[in-house]
Amino acid sequence: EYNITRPKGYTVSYHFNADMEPHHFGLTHPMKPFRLTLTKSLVTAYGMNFAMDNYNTRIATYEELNSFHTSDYLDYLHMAPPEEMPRDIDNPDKEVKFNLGGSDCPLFHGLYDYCSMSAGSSLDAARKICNKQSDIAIAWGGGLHHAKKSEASGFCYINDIVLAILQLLRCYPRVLYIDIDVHHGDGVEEAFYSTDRVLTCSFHKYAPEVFFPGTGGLDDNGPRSEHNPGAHHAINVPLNDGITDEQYAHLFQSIIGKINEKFRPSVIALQCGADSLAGDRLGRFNLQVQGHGACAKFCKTFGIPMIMFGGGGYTPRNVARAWAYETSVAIEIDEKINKIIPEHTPWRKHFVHEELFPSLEQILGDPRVNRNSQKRLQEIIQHVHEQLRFVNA
Ligand code: ZL4
Ligand code: CA
Ligand code: ZN
Repeated sequence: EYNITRPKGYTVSYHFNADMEPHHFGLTHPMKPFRLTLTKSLVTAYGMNFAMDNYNTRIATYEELNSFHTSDYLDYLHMAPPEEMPRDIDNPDKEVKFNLGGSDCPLFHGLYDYCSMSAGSSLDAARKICNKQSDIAIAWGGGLHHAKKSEASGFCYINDIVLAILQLLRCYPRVLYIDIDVHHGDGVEEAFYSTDRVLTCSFHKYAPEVFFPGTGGLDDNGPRSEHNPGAHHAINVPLNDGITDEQYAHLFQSIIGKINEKFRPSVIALQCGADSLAGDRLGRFNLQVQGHGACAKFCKTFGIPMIMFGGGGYTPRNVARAWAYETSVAIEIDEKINKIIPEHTPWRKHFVHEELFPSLEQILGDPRVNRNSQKRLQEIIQHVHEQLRFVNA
């Protein structure tokens, strides 16, 4: 119908594991793994699968997870009884220590498998990029940027992004990590604090007392200890509620454009958290599918290999629209379907959990008041450009 063919001159790969879907954080928990299936079905409905190499991804091994996470954390993650089971009286404080259990990072049935699948997808994507078998690798099941080496945080248990970047560092000199999730990409930033081979840049809502995780201020650029090569290689773009497509595109292009000039990355890792869209259950921004997708589109113009990860995104039908649109950007058919995907309505036949969507009228939620002045945004750009004087490839 849309005559979808493979892009000329480069390869796009799509890494998916259907077994992630049945995992439940709990009925009312905002994180809904079935948004991945929703995305996949929309991608397939448009025939985009014919333009890509499609991989059913494997489960990451313990050793692979261990390349970033500590054994004591992994062992506990592996054996921790699900929430509804009696607690292990021998390990009363392990759950506190690892931040497991409770409302953000519940211990649900099959948790370890779920985490290994997410990490497996991202690692497969990284390997295809390393092998030069793919130029743009898509892993919507990954993007869990808050996880620390021995701690779960903000719905994230295993940091698949860190694992994937460690893999990329084996074959490429410099990795640029970009994070457009509405939350600060603290786990990835911290993991690469002490190296100048990874530059991290997160755009996020910033309000330390009230918005998670509270880090990522404009002056947070990595520890400036004396001989730390990683100093100045963490860039943060703190924003207020209601930022629009136009403002975001301007910020993104002037900051990422400058980083590309100075840092000269060999590969890009782009976290595409969809909670920065308007109408997100947890988010605060006003981005439309096109504005969110413009980030991937701009990164693509650099002509270097790229991994696109998922991340947050708590209004599932909008998550699917955004990630399907970004898939179309990767294979360069977005011009053809630009209007269609963001407003796609014949959803019901693809919905597995139809009963959860009583109303389909509203596509993106009511706009929020925009609290980002042009003046402040210009100051942020200025500050980041100054910071980048210390960065040289
Ligand atoms: C929920 O409704 O700000 C969890 C979490 C569970 C079900 C019923 C329990 C009700 C919103 C969030 C009690 C919920 C209390 N249920 C949650 C400081 C907090 C302590 C926990 O996109 N309460 C913690 C984490 C953030 C906090 C955001 C983003 C991940 C990512 C990448 C992680 N945590 C206050 C909140 C609900 C829930 C409703 C929730 N949790 C919203 N924001 C948080 O960056 C994937
Ligand atoms: Ca972010
Ligand atoms: Zn988020």
